[in-house]
Amino acid sequence: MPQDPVLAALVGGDWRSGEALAAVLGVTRAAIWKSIERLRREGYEIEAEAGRGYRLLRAPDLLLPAEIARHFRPERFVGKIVHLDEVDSTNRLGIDLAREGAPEGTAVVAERQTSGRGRLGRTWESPARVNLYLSVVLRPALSPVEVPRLTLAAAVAVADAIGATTGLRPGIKWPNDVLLGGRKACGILTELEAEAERVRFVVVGIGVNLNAREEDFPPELRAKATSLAIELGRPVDRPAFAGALLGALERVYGEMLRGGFPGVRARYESWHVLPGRLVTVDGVPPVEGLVRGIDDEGALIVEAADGTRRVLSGEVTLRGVYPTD
Ligand code: BT5
Repeated sequence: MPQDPVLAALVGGDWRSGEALAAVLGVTRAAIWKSIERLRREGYEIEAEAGRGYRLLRAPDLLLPAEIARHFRPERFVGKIVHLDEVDSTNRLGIDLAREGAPEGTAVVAERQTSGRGRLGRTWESPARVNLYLSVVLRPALSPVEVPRLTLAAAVAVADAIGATTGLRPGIKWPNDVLLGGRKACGILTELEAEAERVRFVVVGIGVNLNAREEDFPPELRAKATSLAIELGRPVDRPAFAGALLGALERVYGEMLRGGFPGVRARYESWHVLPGRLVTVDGVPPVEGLVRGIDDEGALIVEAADGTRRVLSGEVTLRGVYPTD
């Protein structure tokens, strides 16, 4: 997404005269004034003074594309970011955009979701203006059965972004949970449209609890959900995190297209908390045993009483102590 040129010129907080801005950007002073008005409507605080020009005082705490773009230089992705104050589900909108032909890397972010989707019809709690709800359109040359590996790759991107921006040490719980202090900080929902053996598109939906406080979660979630801010004891810069995550996703996705899942497996394993734990994986019948790890196709390897089992999907419950790291 090309950054707003007026905003780009004001970032840094120095005075810029309308005349100089107009000359550098090759537009009229009236056009500069219009841009300033639009930025103000978006919540930027911009001081104007006769003889000095304009000065940026404060950027809003919103996931505005221009703010995210300051932290993300796309290479493979198209870089287009659609921002909404409210939407039913960023995945629903991402799927609609993909059907209309949105190119790879088109991203949807929202401040709030009214029907945030989890897996299997579950809901994703999406309080306003505190977290990140992001969906990205991908068009990988994969067969439908390989798509769940993208969810694992996205979990790696989230863990990488959390590690890089905060220094916290997240854990991944196979397949799609990213945990902090043993509690869920992120969920990933990958949806796809395919014809026969060919994927038409994939929408990777990522919800990350960034600045939610405990009271932002419904009571029944408080013991099992957390946010980066709760863990850090201070709020995080949401657009900076969104930019870091898009960068990490683009990188991990590129690695996966080049080397397949084996290309990201080691990174997944470096964050994975299940190896060595006793688990139950739901299913008919459920699988119980000791987790060995994952394989080159992203399946969970469980040592059960009746032999080694490869689990391709399912809900994992830990038996005994919940991991705290
Ligand atoms: C997930 O489902 O973890 C996938 C969540 C994906 C959400 C993103 S947000 C952007 C995009 N647009 C969407 O509409 N969805 C995606 P699952 O593994 O089924 O986990 C859902 C369960 O997690 C719920 O039943 C709750 O127990 C718990 N949960 C719900 N909201 C949560 C939250 N904000 N933080 C932590 N846990 C939550």
